[in-house]
Amino acid sequence: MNSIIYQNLGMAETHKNYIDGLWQDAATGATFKDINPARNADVIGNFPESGVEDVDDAVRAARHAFKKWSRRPAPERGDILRRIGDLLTERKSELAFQMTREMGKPFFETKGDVQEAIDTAYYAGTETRRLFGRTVPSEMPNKFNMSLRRPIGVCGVITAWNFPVAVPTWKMFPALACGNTIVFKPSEMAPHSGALLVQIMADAGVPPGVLNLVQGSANAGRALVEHPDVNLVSFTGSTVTGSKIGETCGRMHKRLSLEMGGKNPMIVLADADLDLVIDGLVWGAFGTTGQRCTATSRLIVHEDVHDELVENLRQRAVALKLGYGNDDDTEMGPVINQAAMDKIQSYMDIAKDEGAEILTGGKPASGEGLDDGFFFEPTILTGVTPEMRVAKEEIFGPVLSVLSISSYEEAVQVANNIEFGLSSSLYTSDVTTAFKAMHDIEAGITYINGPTIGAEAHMPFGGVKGTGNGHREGGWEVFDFYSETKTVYVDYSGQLQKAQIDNVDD
Ligand code: UN1
Repeated sequence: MNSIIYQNLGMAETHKNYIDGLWQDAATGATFKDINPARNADVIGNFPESGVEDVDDAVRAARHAFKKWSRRPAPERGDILRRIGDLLTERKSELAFQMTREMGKPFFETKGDVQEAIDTAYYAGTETRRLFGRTVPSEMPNKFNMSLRRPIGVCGVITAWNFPVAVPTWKMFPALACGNTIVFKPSEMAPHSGALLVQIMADAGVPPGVLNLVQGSANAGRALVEHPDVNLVSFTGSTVTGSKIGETCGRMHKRLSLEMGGKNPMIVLADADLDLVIDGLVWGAFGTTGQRCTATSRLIVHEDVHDELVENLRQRAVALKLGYGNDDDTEMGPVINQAAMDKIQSYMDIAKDEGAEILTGGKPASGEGLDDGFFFEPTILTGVTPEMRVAKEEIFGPVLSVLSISSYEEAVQVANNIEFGLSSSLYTSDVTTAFKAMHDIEAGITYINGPTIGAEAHMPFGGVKGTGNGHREGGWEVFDFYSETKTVYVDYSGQLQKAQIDNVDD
């Protein structure tokens, strides 16, 4: 990593949209500034503040490209996906460095983010040889029934900044594998990572128009969702925005996948291996500075082990090395921006008002290397009860709420007492309890003896309740989302056969 030298020359580069194979400015020429959350003086660049006109150009390009791209043999599309995987592998360190610079998580984490994209590329590439339909017996003689997959059309991809490469690829690679074309709007907090990913995809041979990049904020996102020629929307972000997108897509009959908030519980029972728990907790709660939708944000711990666990955790939390993620020894980076700092700080007041205790943290971190960035101390809230806001609302920062329980049944009840249902975890040495929990916990993902983070690219990913709308990313299920089922009947009997009539005697 140290071999990569970055110098801010004080002249912020101006970046462009990528439409129909050409890098171009927003129609209005407006831009927004992107800064390093750990070193605020480091300006990463200015990016186009796109509007309706830019989105319209991008959608037109994607619609035009769809004709050819959708007709290419799927394994040929797979070849390009595998080449993307190769290029991501080649440029892994370079890309991870820029991602860390832009969104803050440590370099070892952004390398993991890129690796998730690499895994997704090879997985999707291979799936292009396995986009199965079915053949099914007909109820009539000399008739052949089958289902096959068709691409859907133009996909609007809107993503968050915390996994600025992996999450867009969860959406774009299966979309491309199935023969769709894309207009991609990355988060305005991670436009550079988005642009670098698009460049890699273009370099790997994704043809002009098949993938288009439109930078910008809510306006650009709204224009994309509302565009009548966008057939499908895939969104990762806040529940408030997701609900609005859901209303529009419902009204306009668009296919929609939503990945939204989480308030993910880790249940620790009295028979758990506490050393294992501690490692999992530090990683689950403070990895990515708690800014994962899968982050462990509630510790639901048996009263018999509560005090020991919490004290051990406190010691580990205060020892975490905060800093710029591209410095070698950094364990936890900054939060993304001032608004995130303010939001987290406001939850400290809410916690105190509601009677919780701030065991450690609870304020911005200061000291050498921390004063020109958005650093917040790893925070543990104890004495939290299930009805408190800090037990129910997503804070999206390095804040863990600790709730004490006295039985498995109570733990499950507390774990389920939220509007979200993304990830969850249970630490126990009892296999019977573990298998019960797999069914009892209301979440799309349950880890046994592991923290709530760490999803693998080839496994379905998504949540229940307020977290999602029933779809899954990743794994084999995502290919169903990005393709339409066509049912085909071939009658070779040479005569008219009437289903449900000719073949049933009353
Ligand atoms: C997210 O936070 O939006 O399971 C995605 C994990 C990662 C993906 C997180 N592989 O934590």
